[in-house]
Amino acid sequence: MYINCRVCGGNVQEFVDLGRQTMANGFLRPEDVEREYFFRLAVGMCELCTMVQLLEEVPQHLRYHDAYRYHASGSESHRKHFAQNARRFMESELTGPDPFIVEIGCNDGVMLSTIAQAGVRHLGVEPAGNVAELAKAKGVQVLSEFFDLATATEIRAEHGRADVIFGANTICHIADIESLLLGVDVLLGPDGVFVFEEPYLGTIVGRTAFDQIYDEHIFYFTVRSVQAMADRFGLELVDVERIPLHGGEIRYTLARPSKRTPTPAVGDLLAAERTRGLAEPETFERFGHDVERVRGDLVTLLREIRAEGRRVVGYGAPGKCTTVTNYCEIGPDLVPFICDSTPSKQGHLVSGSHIPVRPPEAFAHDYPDFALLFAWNHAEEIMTKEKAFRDAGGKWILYVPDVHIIG
Ligand code: DWN
Ligand code: ZN
Repeated sequence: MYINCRVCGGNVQEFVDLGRQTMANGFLRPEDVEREYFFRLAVGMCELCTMVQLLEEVPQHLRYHDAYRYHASGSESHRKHFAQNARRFMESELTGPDPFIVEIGCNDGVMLSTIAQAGVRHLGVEPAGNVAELAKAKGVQVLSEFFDLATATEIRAEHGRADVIFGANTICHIADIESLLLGVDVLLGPDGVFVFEEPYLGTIVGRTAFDQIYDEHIFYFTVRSVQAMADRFGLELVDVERIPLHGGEIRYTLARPSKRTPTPAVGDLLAAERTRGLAEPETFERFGHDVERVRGDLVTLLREIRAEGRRVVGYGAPGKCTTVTNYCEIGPDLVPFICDSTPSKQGHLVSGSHIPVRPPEAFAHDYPDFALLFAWNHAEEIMTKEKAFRDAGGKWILYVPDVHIIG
Protein backbone atom coordinates (compact mmCIF):
# COMPACT_ATOMS: atom_id res chain seq x y z
CA MET A 1 0.00 0.00 0.00
CA TYR A 2 1.26 3.54 -0.64
CA ILE A 3 0.30 7.20 -0.08
CA ASN A 4 1.70 10.53 -1.29
CA CYS A 5 4.45 11.93 0.94
CA ARG A 6 3.24 14.70 3.27
CA VAL A 7 6.53 16.57 2.71
CA CYS A 8 7.21 16.29 -1.02
CA GLY A 9 4.31 14.43 -2.64
CA GLY A 10 6.48 11.44 -3.56
CA ASN A 11 5.43 7.81 -3.37
CA VAL A 12 5.53 6.39 0.22
CA GLN A 13 6.11 2.62 0.21
CA GLU A 14 4.91 0.70 3.32
CA PHE A 15 7.52 -1.37 5.18
CA VAL A 16 5.96 -2.38 8.51
CA ASP A 17 2.38 -2.99 9.63
CA LEU A 18 1.63 -3.08 13.38
CA GLY A 19 -2.00 -3.92 12.77
CA ARG A 20 -5.27 -2.54 14.14
CA GLN A 21 -4.35 -0.02 16.79
CA THR A 22 -5.89 2.71 18.93
CA MET A 23 -4.63 6.10 20.15
CA ALA A 24 -1.49 5.73 22.25
CA ASN A 25 -2.54 8.28 24.84
CA GLY A 26 -6.19 7.30 24.65
CA PHE A 27 -6.32 5.98 28.21
CA LEU A 28 -9.99 5.14 28.56
CA ARG A 29 -12.53 5.29 31.33
CA PRO A 30 -14.12 1.80 31.53
CA GLU A 31 -17.47 3.26 30.43
CA ASP A 32 -15.92 4.60 27.19
CA VAL A 33 -14.67 1.26 25.88
CA GLU A 34 -17.53 1.04 23.36
CA ARG A 35 -16.39 4.29 21.68
CA GLU A 36 -12.76 3.40 20.93
CA TYR A 37 -11.15 4.76 17.75
CA PHE A 38 -9.20 2.20 15.72
CA PHE A 39 -6.94 2.64 12.71
CA ARG A 40 -4.26 0.65 10.86
CA LEU A 41 -0.81 1.47 12.25
CA ALA A 42 1.67 1.12 9.38
CA VAL A 43 4.71 3.13 8.31
CA GLY A 44 6.46 3.61 4.97
CA MET A 45 9.32 5.57 3.43
CA CYS A 46 9.08 8.21 0.70
CA GLU A 47 10.98 7.12 -2.42
CA LEU A 48 12.01 10.74 -3.14
CA CYS A 49 12.83 12.54 0.14
CA THR A 50 13.19 9.37 2.32
CA MET A 51 10.80 10.73 4.99
CA VAL A 52 9.39 7.82 7.02
CA GLN A 53 5.79 8.44 8.01
CA LEU A 54 2.48 6.82 9.00
CA LEU A 55 0.34 5.53 6.17
CA GLU A 56 -2.88 6.43 8.03
CA GLU A 57 -3.28 9.30 10.51
CA VAL A 58 -5.67 9.94 13.38
CA PRO A 59 -7.24 13.44 13.07
CA GLN A 60 -5.28 15.82 15.34
CA HIS A 61 -8.37 17.05 17.20
CA LEU A 62 -8.88 13.47 18.42
CA ARG A 63 -5.25 13.29 19.61
CA TYR A 64 -4.96 16.67 21.35
CA HIS A 65 -7.87 17.79 23.52
CA ASP A 66 -8.66 19.02 27.00
CA ALA A 67 -7.96 15.66 28.61
CA TYR A 68 -4.54 15.01 27.08
CA ARG A 69 -2.85 12.38 29.23
CA TYR A 70 0.83 13.12 28.73
CA HIS A 71 2.49 15.57 31.11
CA ALA A 72 6.05 16.40 30.05
CA SER A 73 7.12 17.15 33.64
CA GLY A 74 6.41 13.54 34.62
CA SER A 75 10.06 12.64 35.08
CA GLU A 76 12.95 14.29 36.88
CA SER A 77 15.34 13.67 33.97
CA HIS A 78 12.97 15.50 31.62
CA ARG A 79 12.52 18.44 34.00
CA LYS A 80 16.33 18.78 34.19
CA HIS A 81 16.76 18.45 30.43
CA PHE A 82 14.26 21.15 29.53
CA ALA A 83 15.46 23.58 32.21
CA GLN A 84 18.93 23.18 30.67
CA ASN A 85 17.47 23.81 27.21
CA ALA A 86 15.95 27.05 28.46
CA ARG A 87 19.25 28.20 29.96
CA ARG A 88 21.10 27.36 26.71
CA PHE A 89 18.67 29.45 24.68
CA MET A 90 19.00 32.39 27.09
CA GLU A 91 22.80 32.21 26.94
CA SER A 92 23.11 31.79 23.18
CA GLU A 93 20.12 32.98 21.17
CA LEU A 94 18.00 35.19 23.46
CA THR A 95 20.70 37.81 24.02
CA GLY A 96 19.32 40.74 21.98
CA PRO A 97 17.59 43.87 23.29
CA ASP A 98 14.08 42.36 23.22
CA PRO A 99 14.38 38.60 22.62
CA PHE A 100 11.31 36.47 21.90
CA ILE A 101 10.95 32.66 21.94
CA VAL A 102 7.94 30.63 20.76
CA GLU A 103 7.49 26.98 21.76
CA ILE A 104 5.27 24.79 19.60
CA GLY A 105 3.56 22.29 21.93
CA CYS A 106 4.73 23.67 25.28
CA ASN A 107 2.74 20.98 27.15
CA ASP A 108 2.76 21.78 30.91
CA GLY A 109 5.45 24.45 30.62
CA VAL A 110 8.34 22.10 31.37
CA MET A 111 10.68 24.31 29.29
CA LEU A 112 9.05 27.76 29.14
CA SER A 113 8.56 28.02 32.90
CA THR A 114 12.32 28.66 33.22
CA ILE A 115 12.13 31.32 30.48
CA ALA A 116 9.12 32.94 32.15
CA GLN A 117 10.88 33.02 35.53
CA ALA A 118 13.79 34.87 33.89
CA GLY A 119 11.35 37.46 32.54
CA VAL A 120 12.17 36.74 28.89
CA ARG A 121 9.41 37.41 26.37
CA HIS A 122 7.91 34.09 25.25
CA LEU A 123 4.77 32.36 23.99
CA GLY A 124 3.75 28.71 24.29
CA VAL A 125 1.40 27.34 21.63
CA GLU A 126 -0.50 24.39 23.15
CA PRO A 127 -3.83 22.99 21.81
CA ALA A 128 -4.40 20.57 24.72
CA GLY A 129 -6.31 22.73 27.19
CA ASN A 130 -5.58 20.75 30.35
CA VAL A 131 -1.78 20.85 30.05
CA ALA A 132 -1.96 24.46 28.80
CA GLU A 133 -3.61 25.38 32.11
CA LEU A 134 -0.75 23.72 34.00
CA ALA A 135 1.70 25.85 31.98
CA LYS A 136 -0.25 29.05 32.69
CA ALA A 137 -0.17 28.19 36.42
CA LYS A 138 3.65 28.31 36.14
CA GLY A 139 3.51 31.84 34.72
CA VAL A 140 3.86 30.82 31.08
CA GLN A 141 2.08 32.85 28.39
CA VAL A 142 0.08 30.30 26.36
CA LEU A 143 -1.98 30.46 23.16
CA SER A 144 -4.32 27.45 23.07
CA GLU A 145 -4.19 26.76 19.35
CA PHE A 146 -2.59 24.31 16.92
CA PHE A 147 0.51 25.88 15.36
CA ASP A 148 0.10 26.39 11.61
CA LEU A 149 0.52 29.18 9.04
CA ALA A 150 -2.58 31.05 10.25
CA THR A 151 -1.52 30.92 13.92
CA ALA A 152 2.05 31.96 13.04
CA THR A 153 0.76 34.95 11.07
CA GLU A 154 -1.43 35.93 14.06
CA ILE A 155 1.52 35.65 16.47
CA ARG A 156 3.81 37.73 14.24
CA ALA A 157 1.18 40.46 13.90
CA GLU A 158 0.77 40.69 17.68
CA HIS A 159 4.28 39.92 18.99
CA GLY A 160 6.69 40.38 16.10
CA ARG A 161 9.19 37.83 14.81
CA ALA A 162 10.86 35.19 16.99
CA ASP A 163 14.57 34.68 17.68
CA VAL A 164 13.89 31.05 18.58
CA ILE A 165 11.07 28.72 17.60
CA PHE A 166 11.34 25.47 19.60
CA GLY A 167 9.51 22.15 19.59
CA ALA A 168 10.16 18.99 21.65
CA ASN A 169 8.39 15.79 20.59
CA THR A 170 5.95 17.97 18.71
CA ILE A 171 7.12 18.59 15.14
CA CYS A 172 6.94 14.90 14.25
CA HIS A 173 3.35 14.94 15.59
CA ILE A 174 2.06 17.49 13.06
CA ALA A 175 0.69 15.92 9.86
CA ASP A 176 0.27 19.21 7.97
CA ILE A 177 4.02 19.81 8.01
CA GLU A 178 3.74 22.21 5.07
CA SER A 179 1.54 24.64 7.03
CA LEU A 180 3.82 24.29 10.04
CA LEU A 181 6.98 25.10 8.05
CA LEU A 182 5.33 27.95 6.14
CA GLY A 183 4.35 29.26 9.59
CA VAL A 184 7.95 28.98 10.80
CA ASP A 185 9.05 30.94 7.71
CA VAL A 186 6.56 33.73 8.49
CA LEU A 187 7.39 33.92 12.20
CA LEU A 188 11.15 33.32 12.41
CA GLY A 189 13.37 36.40 12.52
CA PRO A 190 16.11 36.87 9.86
CA ASP A 191 18.86 35.54 12.17
CA GLY A 192 16.59 33.22 14.16
CA VAL A 193 16.76 29.45 14.67
CA PHE A 194 14.11 26.74 14.52
CA VAL A 195 15.14 23.98 16.97
CA PHE A 196 13.31 20.71 17.50
CA GLU A 197 14.00 17.44 19.36
CA GLU A 198 12.33 14.26 18.12
CA PRO A 199 12.71 10.46 18.37
CA TYR A 200 15.48 9.34 15.98
CA LEU A 201 14.63 6.70 13.36
CA GLY A 202 18.24 5.48 13.64
CA THR A 203 17.64 4.56 17.29
CA ILE A 204 14.18 3.10 16.67
CA VAL A 205 15.59 0.79 13.99
CA GLY A 206 18.88 0.11 15.80
CA ARG A 207 17.17 -0.83 19.08
CA THR A 208 14.00 -2.36 17.56
CA ALA A 209 12.10 0.23 19.57
CA PHE A 210 8.94 -0.39 17.56
CA ASP A 211 6.82 0.93 20.44
CA GLN A 212 7.83 4.45 19.38
CA ILE A 213 5.55 3.91 16.39
CA TYR A 214 2.08 5.15 17.27
CA ASP A 215 -0.64 7.56 16.20
CA GLU A 216 0.97 10.72 17.63
CA HIS A 217 4.24 10.11 15.80
CA ILE A 218 3.34 10.93 12.21
CA PHE A 219 6.99 11.30 11.08
CA TYR A 220 10.16 9.36 11.98
CA PHE A 221 13.02 11.74 11.22
CA THR A 222 16.58 11.12 10.06
CA VAL A 223 19.22 13.79 9.40
CA ARG A 224 18.82 13.12 5.68
CA SER A 225 15.02 13.47 5.65
CA VAL A 226 15.09 16.60 7.85
CA GLN A 227 17.76 18.19 5.63
CA ALA A 228 15.62 17.49 2.53
CA MET A 229 12.55 18.90 4.30
CA ALA A 230 14.46 22.04 5.37
CA ASP A 231 15.74 22.65 1.83
CA ARG A 232 12.24 22.24 0.41
CA PHE A 233 10.83 24.94 2.68
CA GLY A 234 13.59 27.54 2.36
CA LEU A 235 15.49 26.69 5.55
CA GLU A 236 18.92 25.12 6.15
CA LEU A 237 19.88 22.34 8.58
CA VAL A 238 22.89 23.82 10.43
CA ASP A 239 23.34 21.54 13.43
CA VAL A 240 22.35 18.14 14.80
CA GLU A 241 22.95 16.78 18.29
CA ARG A 242 22.10 13.34 19.66
CA ILE A 243 20.30 13.48 23.03
CA PRO A 244 19.33 10.57 25.34
CA LEU A 245 15.67 11.53 25.88
CA HIS A 246 12.92 9.03 25.05
CA GLY A 247 15.43 6.31 24.31
CA GLY A 248 17.42 8.37 21.80
CA GLU A 249 16.51 11.56 19.98
CA ILE A 250 18.16 14.18 17.80
CA ARG A 251 18.01 17.94 18.30
CA TYR A 252 17.85 19.61 14.87
CA THR A 253 18.77 23.29 14.38
CA LEU A 254 17.53 25.05 11.23
CA ALA A 255 18.27 28.63 10.14
CA ARG A 256 17.66 30.77 7.10
CA PRO A 257 20.01 29.86 4.21
CA SER A 258 23.65 31.03 4.57
CA LYS A 259 22.95 32.68 7.93
CA ARG A 260 24.88 30.04 9.93
CA THR A 261 27.70 27.68 8.96
CA PRO A 262 26.56 24.05 9.24
CA THR A 263 28.56 22.24 11.96
CA PRO A 264 30.61 19.12 11.10
CA ALA A 265 28.05 17.05 13.03
CA VAL A 266 25.60 17.37 10.11
CA GLY A 267 28.00 15.78 7.63
CA ASP A 268 29.16 13.19 10.17
CA LEU A 269 25.65 11.93 10.92
CA LEU A 270 24.67 11.98 7.23
CA ALA A 271 27.71 9.78 6.50
CA ALA A 272 26.84 7.45 9.39
CA GLU A 273 23.29 7.10 8.06
CA ARG A 274 24.62 6.24 4.59
CA THR A 275 26.96 3.61 6.09
CA ARG A 276 24.04 2.06 8.03
CA GLY A 277 21.80 2.10 4.97
CA LEU A 278 19.19 4.02 6.95
CA ALA A 279 17.27 4.86 3.77
CA GLU A 280 17.55 1.41 2.18
CA PRO A 281 14.47 -0.86 1.92
CA GLU A 282 16.55 -3.85 3.11
CA THR A 283 17.20 -2.08 6.44
CA PHE A 284 13.46 -1.75 7.07
CA GLU A 285 12.78 -5.30 5.94
CA ARG A 286 15.26 -6.49 8.61
CA PHE A 287 13.60 -4.15 11.14
CA GLY A 288 10.23 -5.77 10.41
CA HIS A 289 11.67 -9.23 11.10
CA ASP A 290 13.30 -7.99 14.34
CA VAL A 291 9.95 -6.59 15.50
CA GLU A 292 8.25 -9.96 14.93
CA ARG A 293 11.05 -11.71 16.84
CA VAL A 294 10.67 -9.41 19.86
CA ARG A 295 6.90 -9.99 19.81
CA GLY A 296 7.37 -13.76 19.84
CA ASP A 297 9.98 -13.69 22.60
CA LEU A 298 7.94 -11.37 24.85
CA VAL A 299 4.68 -13.28 24.57
CA THR A 300 6.45 -16.63 25.09
CA LEU A 301 8.11 -15.32 28.28
CA LEU A 302 4.85 -13.88 29.67
CA ARG A 303 3.00 -17.14 28.98
CA GLU A 304 5.78 -19.15 30.70
CA ILE A 305 5.54 -16.90 33.77
CA ARG A 306 1.77 -17.39 33.88
CA ALA A 307 2.09 -21.17 33.41
CA GLU A 308 4.47 -21.30 36.38
CA GLY A 309 1.89 -19.47 38.51
CA ARG A 310 4.13 -16.44 38.96
CA ARG A 311 2.99 -12.78 38.70
CA VAL A 312 4.03 -9.95 36.41
CA VAL A 313 2.73 -6.36 36.40
CA GLY A 314 3.53 -3.48 34.07
CA TYR A 315 5.57 -0.50 35.25
CA GLY A 316 4.98 2.87 33.58
CA ALA A 317 2.11 3.40 31.11
CA PRO A 318 3.77 5.49 28.38
CA GLY A 319 2.05 5.95 25.04
CA LYS A 320 4.49 3.28 23.87
CA CYS A 321 2.74 0.60 25.98
CA THR A 322 -0.37 0.91 23.81
CA THR A 323 1.55 -0.16 20.71
CA VAL A 324 3.27 -3.06 22.49
CA THR A 325 0.21 -4.50 24.23
CA ASN A 326 -2.00 -4.24 21.15
CA TYR A 327 0.57 -5.48 18.63
CA CYS A 328 1.62 -8.40 20.89
CA GLU A 329 -1.98 -9.04 22.01
CA ILE A 330 -0.98 -8.69 25.65
CA GLY A 331 -4.10 -8.22 27.79
CA PRO A 332 -4.99 -8.35 31.50
CA ASP A 333 -4.73 -12.17 31.28
CA LEU A 334 -0.95 -11.80 30.93
CA VAL A 335 -0.40 -8.41 32.64
CA PRO A 336 -3.20 -7.76 35.19
CA PHE A 337 -2.39 -4.08 35.64
CA ILE A 338 0.22 -1.38 34.96
CA CYS A 339 1.26 1.13 37.62
CA ASP A 340 1.89 4.73 36.59
CA SER A 341 2.64 7.99 38.41
CA THR A 342 0.38 10.13 36.18
CA PRO A 343 -2.88 10.80 38.09
CA SER A 344 -4.84 11.37 34.84
CA LYS A 345 -3.95 7.82 33.65
CA GLN A 346 -4.77 6.06 36.93
CA GLY A 347 -8.17 4.38 37.07
CA HIS A 348 -8.20 4.25 33.26
CA LEU A 349 -7.57 1.42 30.81
CA VAL A 350 -4.83 1.21 28.19
CA SER A 351 -6.77 1.71 24.96
CA GLY A 352 -7.22 -1.44 22.89
CA SER A 353 -5.70 -3.93 25.37
CA HIS A 354 -7.85 -2.62 28.28
CA ILE A 355 -5.16 -3.25 30.90
CA PRO A 356 -6.02 -1.22 34.03
CA VAL A 357 -3.64 1.57 35.08
CA ARG A 358 -3.16 1.89 38.84
CA PRO A 359 -1.12 4.21 41.13
CA PRO A 360 2.50 3.32 42.03
CA GLU A 361 1.30 2.23 45.49
CA ALA A 362 -0.35 -0.81 43.88
CA PHE A 363 3.15 -1.98 42.90
CA ALA A 364 4.85 -1.44 46.25
CA HIS A 365 1.88 -2.83 48.19
CA ASP A 366 2.36 -6.40 47.00
CA TYR A 367 5.50 -6.92 44.90
CA PRO A 368 5.02 -9.21 41.87
CA ASP A 369 7.70 -11.69 40.76
CA PHE A 370 8.36 -9.63 37.60
CA ALA A 371 7.83 -6.01 36.48
CA LEU A 372 7.50 -5.46 32.72
CA LEU A 373 9.10 -2.04 32.14
CA PHE A 374 7.09 -0.26 29.44
CA ALA A 375 8.77 3.05 30.42
CA TRP A 376 12.16 1.58 29.44
CA ASN A 377 13.46 5.01 28.48
CA HIS A 378 13.30 5.91 32.18
CA ALA A 379 14.95 2.65 33.33
CA GLU A 380 17.75 4.22 35.39
CA GLU A 381 15.46 6.62 37.28
CA ILE A 382 12.81 3.95 37.87
CA MET A 383 15.12 1.09 38.89
CA THR A 384 16.90 3.40 41.33
CA LYS A 385 13.57 4.49 42.81
CA GLU A 386 12.34 0.87 43.04
CA LYS A 387 15.54 -0.64 44.49
CA ALA A 388 13.54 -2.35 47.25
CA PHE A 389 11.72 -4.40 44.57
CA ARG A 390 14.95 -6.04 43.42
CA ASP A 391 16.21 -6.33 47.00
CA ALA A 392 13.04 -8.36 47.66
CA GLY A 393 13.92 -10.69 44.79
CA GLY A 394 11.86 -8.96 42.08
CA LYS A 395 13.04 -9.05 38.46
CA TRP A 396 12.61 -6.51 35.63
CA ILE A 397 11.58 -7.56 32.13
CA LEU A 398 12.67 -5.27 29.27
CA TYR A 399 12.03 -5.77 25.54
CA VAL A 400 14.30 -3.04 24.09
CA PRO A 401 16.64 -3.77 22.30
CA ASP A 402 15.53 -7.39 22.88
CA VAL A 403 13.63 -9.35 25.52
CA HIS A 404 15.79 -9.74 28.61
CA ILE A 405 15.47 -10.04 32.39
CA ILE A 406 17.38 -7.89 34.93
CA GLY A 407 17.38 -9.68 38.28
O1 DWN B 1 6.15 12.12 21.97
C1 DWN B 1 5.68 12.00 23.10
C2 DWN B 1 6.56 11.84 24.27
C3 DWN B 1 7.23 13.15 24.47
O2 DWN B 1 5.89 11.65 25.47
C4 DWN B 1 4.27 12.03 23.29
N1 DWN B 1 3.72 11.50 22.03
C5 DWN B 1 3.74 11.21 24.43
C6 DWN B 1 4.78 10.83 25.41
O3 DWN B 1 5.31 9.58 25.13
P1 DWN B 1 5.42 8.54 26.32
O4 DWN B 1 4.08 8.45 27.00
O5 DWN B 1 6.04 7.33 25.75
O6 DWN B 1 6.41 9.31 27.35
P2 DWN B 1 7.23 8.75 28.56
O7 DWN B 1 7.91 9.92 29.21
O8 DWN B 1 8.10 7.62 28.15
O9 DWN B 1 6.11 8.22 29.58
C7 DWN B 1 6.58 7.65 30.78
C8 DWN B 1 5.40 7.16 31.59
O10 DWN B 1 5.90 6.48 32.75
C9 DWN B 1 4.53 8.32 32.08
O11 DWN B 1 3.16 7.95 32.01
C10 DWN B 1 4.97 8.48 33.52
C11 DWN B 1 5.38 7.09 33.94
N2 DWN B 1 6.42 7.07 34.96
C12 DWN B 1 6.15 6.42 36.16
O12 DWN B 1 5.07 5.85 36.33
N3 DWN B 1 7.11 6.40 37.12
C13 DWN B 1 7.61 7.68 34.72
C14 DWN B 1 8.60 7.67 35.70
C15 DWN B 1 9.93 8.31 35.48
C16 DWN B 1 8.33 7.01 36.96
O13 DWN B 1 9.17 6.97 37.86
ZN1 ZN C 1 8.83 12.81 0.35
